[in-house]
Amino acid sequence: LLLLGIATTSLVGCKERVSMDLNKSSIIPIPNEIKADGFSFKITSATEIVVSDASLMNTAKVLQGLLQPATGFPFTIVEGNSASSDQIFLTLNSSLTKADGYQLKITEDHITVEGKDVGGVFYGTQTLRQLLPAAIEKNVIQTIDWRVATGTIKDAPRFEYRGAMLDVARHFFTVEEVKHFIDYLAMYKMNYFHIHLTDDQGWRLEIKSWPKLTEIGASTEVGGGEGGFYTQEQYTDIVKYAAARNITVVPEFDMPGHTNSALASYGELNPDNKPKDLYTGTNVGFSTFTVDKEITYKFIEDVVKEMVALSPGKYFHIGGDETHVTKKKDYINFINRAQEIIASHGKQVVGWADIAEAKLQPNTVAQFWKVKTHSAKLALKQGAKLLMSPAAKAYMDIQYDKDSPIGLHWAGYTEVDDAYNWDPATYLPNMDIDDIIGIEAPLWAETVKDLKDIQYLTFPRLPGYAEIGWSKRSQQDWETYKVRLADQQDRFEAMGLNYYQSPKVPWK
Ligand code: TNX
Repeated sequence: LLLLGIATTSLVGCKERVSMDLNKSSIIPIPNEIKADGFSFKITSATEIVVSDASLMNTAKVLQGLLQPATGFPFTIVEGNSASSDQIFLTLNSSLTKADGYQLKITEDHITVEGKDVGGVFYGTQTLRQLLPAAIEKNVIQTIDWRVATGTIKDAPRFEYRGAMLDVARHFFTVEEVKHFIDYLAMYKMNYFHIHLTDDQGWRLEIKSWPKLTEIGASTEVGGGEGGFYTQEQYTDIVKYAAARNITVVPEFDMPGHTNSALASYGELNPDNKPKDLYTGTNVGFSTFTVDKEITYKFIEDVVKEMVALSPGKYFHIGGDETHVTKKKDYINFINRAQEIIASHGKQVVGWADIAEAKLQPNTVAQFWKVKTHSAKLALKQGAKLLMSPAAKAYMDIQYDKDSPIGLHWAGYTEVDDAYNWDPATYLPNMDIDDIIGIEAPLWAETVKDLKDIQYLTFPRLPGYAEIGWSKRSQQDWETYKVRLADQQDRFEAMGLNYYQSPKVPWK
């Protein structure tokens, strides 16, 4: 016994014991429960990633890709059923209660990430990422001590849907740029990426049965630049990249308005059979499909069929917003028919809440965005659920203040504290938490031209939307959040982000 005791002591003794306090970590979104036990685990060149199940291989690879550049360590991935020294063990535990929930246990010897499902394991690894020094975000080798405080974190999301949208129609963004945006969502545990693929200024997805959509409709963008589009192969690459990060892509084909790029590509979609001119301005609400021509529905059927074939997710977004030149009766008939087409392809419809004027299919989700609450009321009355994106709080293209160099201000200004200080569950009167599926922060791109612009409007508001969607309401508090947000600054710097240095945040 004495010998054993000595052996144990010397074993601990050969590893340097360093105190660290898990309670002092600044994680966003704030986890449900943190229990610190005062010491630390050191990641070294010998640290391996162990997976208990083949379904966790993608998560392991993403973690490896995250940890390799700054550490220079290999993080070899192996299969196994338990953790031994120096390992990061990824495993499933169906007894955890909520989808996407996880438990992260860090001891001086090893780390265990248990997830309810693959998503839960992924989120456990993202918490681990935030527990490491900010230098982990750099892409060249840093020679520092890679230590993580020991303890246990138990965590699960408040809402099923935590998302952000990127408008690739007003300005086109490359596959690489889109992947960066997806990375930002993943880092903060968002699980839906809504991509606004079509609008008046551009058509951004290859449709093989209607090739002029990209030959003509994709050829420009706001301001007259050259535009662009994703081939179906590139789009699939985006979908897979997102899926490896537990993110589902929600494709949007906006109709019957916001359709000038399609109307410019094919004359037969117009009442006079003549193609419209391409449009590179920023007005909204001037275009409409010809709702009483059968070719319109043949077109929609063909496009939806190809889009659905590329989209493993359950949702399909039909837009439906700002149809100022579609007669109300026509609009209602059109939306009813569009919903039938989507349902016939086995997808669940999402639309901007304007669609609640029509008769909503069971399961349809109405995305609330307008300052006025009329459409949301109509949707709830029909038993639909809401996705909350109130423009005055959740639109990332809205300027922070009057001096913001990019962004719009039709919905006012949204400083970082305004973006954080609201609850999607009580934002509208007479609403229940069960009436909503979650929160989405859209980034419209009339003024957004490149990745630097995306970063400026996204950071630092996006982490706040993520916390609103993930953390318990009782744990959301601007005064403590702003300190945690300031702590993310080192990460923003390490990632090379062009972020807005809001005066509301106590940056270092
Ligand atoms: C309104 S929000 C729109 C978009 C614009 C955005 C700019 C919505 C459903 N429609 O077409 O890009 O405002 O903030």
